[in-house]
Amino acid sequence: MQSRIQVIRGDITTMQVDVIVNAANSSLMGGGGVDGAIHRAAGPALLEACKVVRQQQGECAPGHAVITLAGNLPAKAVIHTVGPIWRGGEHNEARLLEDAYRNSLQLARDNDFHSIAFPAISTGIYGYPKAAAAEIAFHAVSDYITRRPQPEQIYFVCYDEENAGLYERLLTQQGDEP
Ligand code: AR6
Repeated sequence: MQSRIQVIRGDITTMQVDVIVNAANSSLMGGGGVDGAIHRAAGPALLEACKVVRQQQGECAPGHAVITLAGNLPAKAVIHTVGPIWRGGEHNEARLLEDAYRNSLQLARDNDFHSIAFPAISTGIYGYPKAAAAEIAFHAVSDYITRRPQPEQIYFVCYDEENAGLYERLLTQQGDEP
């Protein structure tokens, strides 16, 4: 049986899934990294949708998630979540990173989505050490889906080689477990 979790090397903006996750910042007004790539590929409708969310709900705190349309992307929607900024590990970073994955999965379920693609949240500009972040991401998602049938398919989309290697190893290890 194929795993519900798959690791993909590439660009999340090309993913043909129900929903892709954006590693945003609290302002929801766009930025660099994967956030910039998603806004560029989606077109201006995405920023407009983010502005509406912000007017209604205010800023998005670290660990939380909101949903918008996806503009020109192949996905049906974008979940914007905010990971923690790495400040040495003693500032609740692990918990906030786990919350970002869990709350994104919950929002996907609430919207009846079957497939979701995640980037490696916080591991770029926000500086979270990649190996530690990959463990948290993988275990948060594995734990969440074992007790729930939806979303059925989860993709970790790795843009850089280091993350791809880390996630592939975690997936292999999981497959080896009895
Ligand atoms: N597809 C998949 N992953 C990507 C892509 C892509 N097209 N581009 C980059 N990555 P980052 P953060 C990977 O910096 O650390 C923004 O300015 C990248 O290799 O995008 O959560 C926001 O507005 C890295 O592993 O997000 C915030 O201000 C991962 O995405 C801040 O950056 C996350 O890197 C958030 O920082």
